[in-house]
Amino acid sequence: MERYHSSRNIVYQIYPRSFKDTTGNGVGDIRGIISKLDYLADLGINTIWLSPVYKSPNDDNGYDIADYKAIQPEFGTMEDFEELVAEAKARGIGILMDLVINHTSDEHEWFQKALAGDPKYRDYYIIRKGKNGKLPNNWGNFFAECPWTKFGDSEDEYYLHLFSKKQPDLNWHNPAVLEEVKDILRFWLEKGVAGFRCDVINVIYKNSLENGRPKPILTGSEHYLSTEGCHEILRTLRKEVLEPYGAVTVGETVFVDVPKALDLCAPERKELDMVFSFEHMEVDQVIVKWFKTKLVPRKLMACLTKWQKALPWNAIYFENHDQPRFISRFADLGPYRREASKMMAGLLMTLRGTPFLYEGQEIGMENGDFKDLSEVMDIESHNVHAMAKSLHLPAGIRWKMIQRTSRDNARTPMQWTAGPNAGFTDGTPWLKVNGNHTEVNVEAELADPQGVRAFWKTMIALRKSNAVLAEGDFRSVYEGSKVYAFERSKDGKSFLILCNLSSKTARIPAAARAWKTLFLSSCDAPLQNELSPFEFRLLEN
Ligand code: TEU
Repeated sequence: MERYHSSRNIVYQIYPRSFKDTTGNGVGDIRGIISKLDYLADLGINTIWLSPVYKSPNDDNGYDIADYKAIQPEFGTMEDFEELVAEAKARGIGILMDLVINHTSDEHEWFQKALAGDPKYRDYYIIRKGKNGKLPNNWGNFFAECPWTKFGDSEDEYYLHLFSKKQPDLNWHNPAVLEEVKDILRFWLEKGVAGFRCDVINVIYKNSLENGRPKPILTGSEHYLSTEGCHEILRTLRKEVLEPYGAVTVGETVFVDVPKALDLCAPERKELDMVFSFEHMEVDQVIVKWFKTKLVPRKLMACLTKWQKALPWNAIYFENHDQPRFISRFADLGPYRREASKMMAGLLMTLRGTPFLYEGQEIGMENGDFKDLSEVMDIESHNVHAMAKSLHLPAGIRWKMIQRTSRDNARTPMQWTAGPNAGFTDGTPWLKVNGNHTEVNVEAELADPQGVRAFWKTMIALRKSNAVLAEGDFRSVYEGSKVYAFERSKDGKSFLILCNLSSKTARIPAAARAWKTLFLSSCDAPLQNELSPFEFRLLEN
């Protein structure tokens, strides 16, 4: 139990489709992950979060589950999965599964039985009559679709789906759904998984299906965000199923502010261990994520500080499979890809909380280099593009939205080598490999002791072995237009962390002078009074 809740945990997220293909079908697979376990162990991580590997028709790349107890055939077999768990364990690595229980696939047996008229399974979903020829309510949808789709051949019945129409929402008012999910959790816990990353977990329980207050996005969300029903379900799952196995949970919790996050993961509430909050991902957005402005470092610092201060412990991350690559968000990145990647490694490993890094982040992968919409596969990108078109947004703006924000930016195949398809596959990759793989790849990084990955490795080792960085208190020291300085302290020992979040040289703030000794810098030749572009520096007192 202690191990997985440990403050020394470092989590590495794998998007299996894009990690490593061993069969030549252009899609990553479980054997590919097994083949890279030594690489991951060497990096120093001790937990893997696997994006969904369950059987799925792939409308949303596995976040539409057709069978919670079966492995997606294109990823391999259950035996492969069991081998992965065992091989990972042998290297001291635990596996977190992705638990997607807001919705199933429409191809799940439950939904198929519901369609066939079985009343038991009909009540697993949210099916309602339209109102006077109109939809059951005015709610919005996360994927820019209509959240209601006609149920089978029915004339006037619809099912609710907050995501794609192939992802019908489960009815969490039905106790049978809870029992099914308990059984699914136990199935995977018995296989030795360490815990779960819980997909959009704070929206699962809908209080009512009343009309919502009209809003620019997600009208209706007041009826399902962080409801008491959801809190109760989380407490039940933890007490009855997760706790006996010592399993860890991290909730993906959309639209959480600090109080909502605390309600979900404050230790005394016994719900989740940590949450992924989104506010720091939104500092460069205007109303919705599709419209972005320049990233203002000071806003990012203020947001990080706010969350660091407010939560006793939390998940910390800058990248995942839904977000553009973080370094690509720096408007002034210029030639500083390596420097910025190292600085982000330093920042992630010195903030308080459990660090989550995403595949490719450790080698400084950038956003996909897509040229037009035909190269983008993600359902959300296509839906949003279509919606923007229906609103008569000019083609140039539409493409900019997708290019900058599409989730496929982070889903491009992992870049292992400078060779064909970056060594990801011998076949045709399911998503275009970034052309920069000739320069940005694991092979090159492994040969470079001053490289991005080497710096990640150093920072991961330090974070795991150092009690001040792992457990110390956080205090913001300085938030400037370029430089972020904060202190981590424990038992009279203290570190000052300095991050230059810009491509300009920056003066070291006066407040930093109390820390006299240079412990480490991401820069070969650190200057006396200044930080180099995107430099990360650690000082001791
Ligand atoms: O994401 C939920 C979510 O709200 C967003 O981050 C999502 O990526 C989308 O951009 C909303 O605009 C989770 C998963 O991480 C995502 O991959 C799934 O598509 C989604 O749930 C549905 O299961």
